[in-house]
Amino acid sequence: METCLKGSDRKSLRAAALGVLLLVALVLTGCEDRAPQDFLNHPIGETAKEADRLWDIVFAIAVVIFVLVEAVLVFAVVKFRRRPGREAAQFHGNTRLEIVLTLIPALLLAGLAVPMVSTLFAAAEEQQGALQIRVVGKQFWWEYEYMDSGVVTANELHIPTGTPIRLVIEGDPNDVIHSYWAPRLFGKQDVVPGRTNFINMEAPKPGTYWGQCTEYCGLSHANMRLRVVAQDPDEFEDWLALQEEPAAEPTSGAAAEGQKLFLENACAGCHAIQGTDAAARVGPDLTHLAGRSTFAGAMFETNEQNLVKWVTDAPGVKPGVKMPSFRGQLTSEEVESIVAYLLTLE
Ligand code: HEC
Ligand SMILES: [Cu+2]
Repeated sequence: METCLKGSDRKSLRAAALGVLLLVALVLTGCEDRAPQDFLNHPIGETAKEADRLWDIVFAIAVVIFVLVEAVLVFAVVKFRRRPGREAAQFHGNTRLEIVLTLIPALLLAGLAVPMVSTLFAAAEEQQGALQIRVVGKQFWWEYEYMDSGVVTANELHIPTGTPIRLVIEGDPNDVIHSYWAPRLFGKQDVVPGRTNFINMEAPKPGTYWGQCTEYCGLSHANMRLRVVAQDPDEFEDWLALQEEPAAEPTSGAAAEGQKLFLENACAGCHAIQGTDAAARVGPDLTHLAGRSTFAGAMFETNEQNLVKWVTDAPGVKPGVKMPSFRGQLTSEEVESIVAYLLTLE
């Protein structure tokens, strides 16, 4: 009898082992404890906790079913395997068995629908005195408008802790479908052009919660991120008061030159800076850009280097973006002046 493996067998064995190792590594990434978007790990918003609880219930039931079905399958495979001189029983259908196997899943699903539907209704309930913020999804960034004060900002949503928040999710009629989701705080809500949806939520403690567009919306869908910054109510009021102020006037020569270039070039045709003539809303409001820790759909940290790259050639660093490249139109000195100005907009 041949006992040693042939060369080709050894090769495929090694390939299989490598495949298993890769799979194990992939599965282990699910154990990462500090994943900022993982609602299964540390949900803190009420609806996120409910979703997590429902997931636990469904997962437990699924595990029991999986184990039972696999046990019966393995038993049948072993017990009724082909053996010489034995033939399988020949029959057609088993009505009683089919009814039982249809009833069990139907009852399970009907049972699960009870907590699911009641969670949906609870999540949809509007709370008295909620702070209303309009959220508009655009390729590939988020616009926020604080409905009482009229403050407009982008990408980083500031909210006070311990306060009911009602997000009025509007789809821009000239844009595509997006979906708004900060997993640790609340469940997903689609952003549908021409329609209004709502998210009710509350952040119990301060922190920065990450989020992401979760409806494929074009080339930079994966770069359409967001942050929810929950602050103590006092801090939030200070932040809001600052947002209501017009933009700071440039103090240095370079920033003054940058402001002039901004207003003379196409920038002012797409962006607003309160206190200047720039009042367009095609792109994000830049009045307090430098007060945001990230820009371009929370993709880049706000600093000089990143802004120079962005203003020079936005499509080069964020594919499919709706801001044109200014390469060849602005000299690098001009870009630097514009960025010097942008960095004064705190
Ligand atoms: C045709 C319209 C258009 C023009 C012209 C334009 N932008 Fe933009 N800009 C956008 C859009 C749209 C975004 C959002 C892109 C994204 O994040 O996907 C943006 C984003 C930005 C951002 C990041 C804002 C944030 O908070 O995320 C800055 C800064 C910026 N533009 C500066 C400029 C400057 C400076 C100029 C002129 C040199 C300019 N833009 C010209 C449309 C434009
Ligand atoms: Cu999107």
